[in-house]
Amino acid sequence: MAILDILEYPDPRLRTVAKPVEKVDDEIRKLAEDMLETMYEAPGIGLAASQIDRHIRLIVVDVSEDQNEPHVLINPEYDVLGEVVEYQEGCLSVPGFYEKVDRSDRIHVRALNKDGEAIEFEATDLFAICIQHEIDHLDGKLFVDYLSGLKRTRIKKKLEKQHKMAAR
Ligand code: QAP
Ligand code: CO
Repeated sequence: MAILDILEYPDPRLRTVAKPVEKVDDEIRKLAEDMLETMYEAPGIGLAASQIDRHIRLIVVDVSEDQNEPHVLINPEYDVLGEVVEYQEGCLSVPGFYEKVDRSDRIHVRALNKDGEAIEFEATDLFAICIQHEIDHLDGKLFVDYLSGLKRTRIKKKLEKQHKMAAR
């Protein structure tokens, strides 16, 4: 197991569109385990492979209270079922910033699990919101893209400044 480095906004690598996973093998399972460990250590509720500079369609999510319900979703897709709700989101790639974003509160998900089996299920509430947020990462999209240009610029400037300070 290993803790992986997380890319931070505005790193241009976060804009890469991820490619489908062709084969669910031990390498993918090991990567998923390392992503879960990285997410739990943060702590966070979701992480996409894009955030650790691996541009393949793999996400991990655990929105349970005790952080003991890991979900590994490979090549995930969803259809919107519910109504739009506003939720205050954060992101491990945008540390320290939380803003309201509109998402569907109910989705139908199709994916492969860590054994390469096709699964489908309905997700609601925070689970649904988190899956949508993580799939956005696979498409090179971040929650800050839904904010006003002013808010996004303010966040970008503050993080760039922090990155400069950390590199000194
Ligand atoms: C995505 O985000 C998400 O700023 C997952 O300093 C979040 O796990 C989807 C985190 C909320 C829906 C709602 C953020 C940890 C974790 C921070 C996360 C931070 C430390 C974010
Ligand atoms: Co995120």
